[in-house]
Amino acid sequence: MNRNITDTLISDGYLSKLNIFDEVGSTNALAKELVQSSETIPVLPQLFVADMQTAGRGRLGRSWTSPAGTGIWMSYLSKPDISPDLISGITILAALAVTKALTEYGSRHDLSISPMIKWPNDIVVNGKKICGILTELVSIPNPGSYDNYVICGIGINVNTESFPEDIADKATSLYLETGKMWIREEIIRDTIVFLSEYISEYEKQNSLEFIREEYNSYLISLNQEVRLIDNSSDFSDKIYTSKGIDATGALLVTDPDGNTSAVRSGEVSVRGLYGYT
Ligand code: BT5
Repeated sequence: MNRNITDTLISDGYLSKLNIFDEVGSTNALAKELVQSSETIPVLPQLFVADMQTAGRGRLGRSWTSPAGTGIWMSYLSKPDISPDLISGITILAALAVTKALTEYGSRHDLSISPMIKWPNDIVVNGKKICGILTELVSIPNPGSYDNYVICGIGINVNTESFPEDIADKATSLYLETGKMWIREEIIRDTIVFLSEYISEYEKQNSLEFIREEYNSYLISLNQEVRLIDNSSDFSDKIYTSKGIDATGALLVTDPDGNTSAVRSGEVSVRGLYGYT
């Protein structure tokens, strides 16, 4: 990786430390190990970036394909000044940060790309997944309380030319969508600038109201019919209409009788009625 671009994240004050590796198991796991093994609070925020992951993780024990040289596999470690129940909002902020970084890169380089957010943690282009986000909380007991660290893991398929069979029909890359190789360092920089600015504002406001409208403008299935998959009960087997997120990051849906419910991230996932998204 070319550090000229990414090092500006340090000189511009967005990061305290940038750790770049050729090969790791998982950048989220590395960040977690750092927090758990440090006797004092590490310098923050830190970014862990790997050229390749051998044990990239998705949610719920799923795996994340992270081949060498073609993607962005990174974890942003911070200790935001927010209560633990607001932490799922970091995924919402990261999804918007990636979407904006990709959209702006596209305009800057004259590439046509329209990334959309699939709530809560995917970015999708032309119906296929280009980015996944895994936000994890690590709570370390300290006298009388806890230090809550947040690890925001972001995987973006950048210059991938082909995918393994198991995900070939649902994954895509920036290269496959535009026919051009993208500069990973520029995407890393822009994403982290957006993300850190959003987190600072979130710490001040304790609400996602400041990005709500913009986020919803990128949301897949807004005002369209969706089905809520999985879990318990209350939500299954009905067709809902997606109304976008509220100021907590929950997805608002209305049922055919016009009743509105707020779906919290992690409880259910949303599928459009036709196809993957
Ligand atoms: C995610 O999980 O989408 C979160 C992915 C987070 C990856 C980053 S990379 C840096 C950091 N370090 C880590 O170890 N992880 C984070 P989920 O919503 O559970 O989606 C996982 C599913 O996406 C898998 O079961 C596959 O179906 C699919 N998948 C796996 N690899 C993919 C890829 N490269 N591109 C698109 N889809 C993929």
